[in-house]
Amino acid sequence: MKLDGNEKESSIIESSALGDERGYLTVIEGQNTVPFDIKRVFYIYGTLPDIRRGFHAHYKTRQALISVSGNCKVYLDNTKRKMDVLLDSPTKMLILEPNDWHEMYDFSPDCVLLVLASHLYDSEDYIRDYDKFIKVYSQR
Ligand code: T46
Repeated sequence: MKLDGNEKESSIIESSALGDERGYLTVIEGQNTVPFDIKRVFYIYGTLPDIRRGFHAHYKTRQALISVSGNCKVYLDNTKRKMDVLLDSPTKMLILEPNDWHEMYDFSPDCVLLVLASHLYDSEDYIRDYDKFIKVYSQR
C-alpha cells in the first residue's frame, strides 16, 4: 500500500460548546472543523480500564478522536516523538495522522470514544507490526 504523502503531525483541536439553558451542542464539520472529508464514523465503548487497544498505524487514514462521554488516553509514536494525550472533554479532538502508531488506554467505564475517519474501512490500510511501522515511517 502506498503512503499518501501525508507528513502532517497529529494535533489537538478545541471546538466550542454552544450552550444555553437547554444544555450544550458541539458541531463538527468535514473540511472545516476536521481537515478532511468524513467518510466513516465509528465509536468505541464498554472498554474496561485495564484494556489497551489500537497497536497500529495507518498508511492513509486520517482520523479525529473525541471522547464524547468519560475519558481515555491515547499513546502516540510517530518515530520522532512519543507522547500521551488525555481525551477528557466532548470539545477536545485529537486529529490523528496516519503516521502515528497509537494505543488507546485508561478508558473510564462511561467512555464513548467517537472516531471520524477520512477513508472507508480497509484492513490493508493498517500497519499492525511495530517493526514494519518503523521501517515504513522512519525513512521519511
Ligand atoms: C483506529 C482506532 C482509533 C470494521 O469492520 N470496520 C471499521 O470501520 C472498524 C474501525 C473496525 N472494524 C472491525 C475490525 C475488527 O474486527 O472491528 C473490529 C475491531 O477493530 P480494531 O481491532 O481495529 O479496533 P481498535 O480499537 O484497535 O482500532 C480502531 C480502528 O480500527 C482504528 O482504525 O485507528 O480505533
